[in-house]
Order: sequence, then C-alpha cells, then structure tokens
Amino acid sequence: MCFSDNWEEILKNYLSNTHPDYIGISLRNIDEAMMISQSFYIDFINLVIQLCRQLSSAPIFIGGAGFAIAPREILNYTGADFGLIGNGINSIADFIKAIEQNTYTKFPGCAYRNSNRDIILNPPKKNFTHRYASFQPHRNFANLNKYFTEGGQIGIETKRGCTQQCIYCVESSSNNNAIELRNPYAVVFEIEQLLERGINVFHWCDSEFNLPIEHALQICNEIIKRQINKKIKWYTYCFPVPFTEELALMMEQAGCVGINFGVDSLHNDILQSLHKPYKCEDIQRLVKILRKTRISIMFDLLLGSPAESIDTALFTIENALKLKPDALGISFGVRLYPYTTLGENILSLYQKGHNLTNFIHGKPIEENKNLLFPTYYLSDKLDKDFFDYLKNLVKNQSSVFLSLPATEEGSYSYCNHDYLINAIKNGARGAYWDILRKRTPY
Ligand code: B12
Repeated sequence: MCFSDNWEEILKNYLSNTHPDYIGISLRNIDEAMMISQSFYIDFINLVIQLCRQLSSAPIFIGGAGFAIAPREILNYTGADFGLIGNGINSIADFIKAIEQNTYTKFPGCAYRNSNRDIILNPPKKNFTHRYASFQPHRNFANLNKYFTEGGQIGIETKRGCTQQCIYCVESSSNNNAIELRNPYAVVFEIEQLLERGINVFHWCDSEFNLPIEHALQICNEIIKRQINKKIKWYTYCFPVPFTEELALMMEQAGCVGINFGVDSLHNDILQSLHKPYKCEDIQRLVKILRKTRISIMFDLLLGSPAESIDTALFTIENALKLKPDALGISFGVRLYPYTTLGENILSLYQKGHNLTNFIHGKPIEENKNLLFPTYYLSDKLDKDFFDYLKNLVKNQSSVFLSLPATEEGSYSYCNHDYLINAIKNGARGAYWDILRKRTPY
C-alpha cells in the first residue's frame, strides 16, 4: 500500500478478491519520535482497521516493533482483536493454530480481551525456538526491487534484541534484554538470494550489530568466506563498546561502508544518568580505530534528558564536532515511553504532585497517563539561545542535522523527506544519513 496514493482502493480490492481468514497488521512506528513534529501514527492504523472491518469478518491482529512499545494500550486504542509481541517468524503459524483451537489465552506474548473485556498480555516466551536461527527466507513474496529502488537500501537482521538498559529506550523494555542470534550461514544465504535480484546495498536491522561482538565477527567472516564481500555495501547501528580494531577491519573487509552510533552524549555524567556503560574516552578511542578504515561514521546525540544543563549539552556538541564524524545528528527532547525507566520515573514524579510543566512538551501527562501519545521531556536549561546556536550550527554544514520535521532545513527525519525521496529516485543508495550528508549546503 505504501507505493500508492490511494491505499484505500488497494486494500478494498485486495480484501474483496482475497477473502482472507486472518488479517495481520504490522505496526512499525507509533510516531516519528521527534519532539517538534508531535506526530502520532496510530490514528491512521485505526482507519486501516475500520476499512478491514467493513469488508471482512476476519479476526484482526497487530504486531511489530511499534506494537511492542505499548501492547495493551494499543490493543485498547485500536480495537483490534489480538496482538502478538516478539518475533513473528517464530510464532505466527502457532498463533493462528492457537486461535483456531481457542487456546490463545495461554499463548506466550499474546494480548487479548478476557470475558470481562479486560486486556490481558501474556509474558513472552523465554526460550526461543530454532525456527528463527536457521530461517533462510527467499523474500520473494514482496516486490523488494521496488522497495530497493524507492527506499535505497534493504533491511536484513543478523539477530533480534538488545542487551542494554538505556533509560529512555523502548527496546530495553519490550524484549526483556533477550537476544536471538541467526545462524551466519542463513544470513548470507538471504543476502545471496537478494544479490541475484540485483539488490546490493543493505542496512542491518539489528539494534546494535556488535552486541555480542563474537557474532558480528562470525557474520563478517561468513560474508568474506562466501566471497560476496566485494559485491555488497552495508550499513549498521553499532554500540560504542565493545569495539575493537579487529572488528573494524573485518567489517570493512566484509563490505561495511557506514556505522551509526547512538552515542547520545559525550559528557560522562549524562552518560551515567542514561545508564550507558561507556565514557567519552571510549568514543574517542572508537574514532581512532575507525579512522584506520574507510568506514563512514554517524553520531546520534540525544540532548535534554533530566540531568542535562547548558554546559553538558555544549560540552557534548563541541567534543562531538572535534571528533569530525562524517555525519552528526542532534536530537533534542526525549520521548517518554511507557514501561521504560525514564517514563516510569516521570509518571511517579507526576503522581507525587511535582510540577513538571516546564519540562513536558506535547500532550500533558494528565491527559496521557499511559504515555501512548507523544509526550516529551526537555530539560528547561536548554533555552532559546541554545536553539539559536543549534540552528546556526547546521546552516553551513551539510553533515550536521537536527531533529526537525522533514520539511525544515537540516532535518534528518527519514519520514517523507523530499530530498531523500528524490535523491533515491535519481539513483542514490545507502543509509539515509549517508545520502543526506552529501547534499550541497543551503
Ligand atoms: C533498523 C531500523 C531502522 C532503519 C531501517 C533500515 C531498513 N532498511 O530496514 C532506519 C535507519 C532506516 C530506521 C528509520 C527510522 N526509525 Co527505526 N528502527 C530500526 C530497528 C533497529 C529495527 C527495525 C527492523 O526493521 N527490524 C527488522 C524487522 C524484521 O523486525 P520487526 O519490524 O520488529 O518485525 C518482527 C516482529 O516485530 C514481528 N512482527 C512485525 N510485524 C508483525 C505483524 C504481526 C501481525 C505479527 C503477529 C508480528 C509482527 O515479526 C517480525 C519478524 O520477527 C528498530 C528497533 C528494533 N530493534 O526493533 C528501530 C525503530 C523501529 N525505529 C524507530 C524510529 C523512530 C525510526 C524513525 C521514525 C526515525 C526518524 N525520526 O526518522 C525512522 C522511520 C523510517 C520509516 N519511514 O519507517 C523506533 C520506533 C519508535 C516509535 N516511536 O515508534 C525504533 C523502535 C527504535 C527505537 N528504539 O526507538 N530505523
């Protein structure tokens, strides 16, 4: 539906001709995670569900990275019949069986309504099946060539999950820090299948490719062993630690051309308050290592969390600029998500009667007690002068970006970004920050 201006028409035709037994909806993002835009996508999902209900009596279930952020709240808000958190590859066939046998109330990760219409969420499975580890999809059920020519890259997972506990992040709450690794043979098989179809630029969809580092090395090894390393280019997210010279060199040899690090801050006090297990010196070490390769580096900063002051914010920006990353994205305002440490802490301050009005942007907490809608925290120490400084910073540097809506200068939102869309139409390929940084300054 995303390639058409008339998604309703496509959905209507599909449902009228296909008569599905079940309808699964993938909810990838609940919003753009950008304070200034205040976007919220679930109302659109409600329109999709409404149309499905009009044309089909099939049970509707929701899953996906966005759904896992707030399963009970989203099931309630959308009125879908079921939800399923976690890895659909492992579970979707069994889940359908469970609906048919009426045993879904025991199904791990299932969200449903009980006889009182209360929403129940079963805890997800702790022991993973081998289905995902050895999964070798041909991926020919979707028109991936179209996704490639209009999206500029194709996503592949080498694993699922994240081991970190960053206080604001939905991934620390939605997967219980469990990691599921894919067999390197299966990952490279998938790449080989895509290569045969002319797709040669990839973005790993791992939360952090180098966690654990041994698995990252095994993936690189397999790519090199199967001799496709010269035929592909790939980008990934990585965590600043552990990051070794051996890994950097192997990644380069295996075709990696760009790494995005969610550094967040370079000030050690802020890093500690965000529960980041690295220090400023680790980031400096990382850059030294990577400058021995031709891999481009993107740093993502996240400014405005509770401990932030003008001094810590300026310290972070100045030290980041000194390291000369190939791209620098500066986000300000932290989205408060349910079930995260930061979200829960702020809710508890609110319940104790603290006045948070100076820090809260977007929907006030009294109207959003489950944090489903966009509510952001921004330290009130970041004043107008600071934002003027930021705007000036991006004016003449095409490699520095701000968390602004895609229509504004210096934006690195990847949603409906006209420059990106046109550049990709004209042949640009790769990670979006790598395409954006090559544009001419304003
Ligand atoms: C890789 C990634 C990217 C890459 C994608 C590269 C590519 N070519 O694919 C890039 C850098 C482009 C990107 C961009 C953005 N991203 Co991003 N991204 C991710 C990441 C790390 C992985 C997503 C992914 O593709 N996984 C691989 C697929 C296979 O897994 P999956 O979608 O989870 O699907 C599985 C299950 O969820 C389930 N499932 C999925 N659908 C369904 C449906 C049903 C019915 C069922 C039962 C199960 C099911 O089964 C699937 C197979 O196991 C996630 C975090 C994470 N670890 O999930 C963030 C994440 C999804 N992104 C996020 C955001 C905010 C964005 C941006 C909006 C940022 C911005 N402001 O521009 C953009 C949006 C782009 C867009 N237009 O959609 C947030 C979303 C939070 C939110 N508020 O909703 C996340 C959660 C990161 C975070 N920690 O905050 N992203």
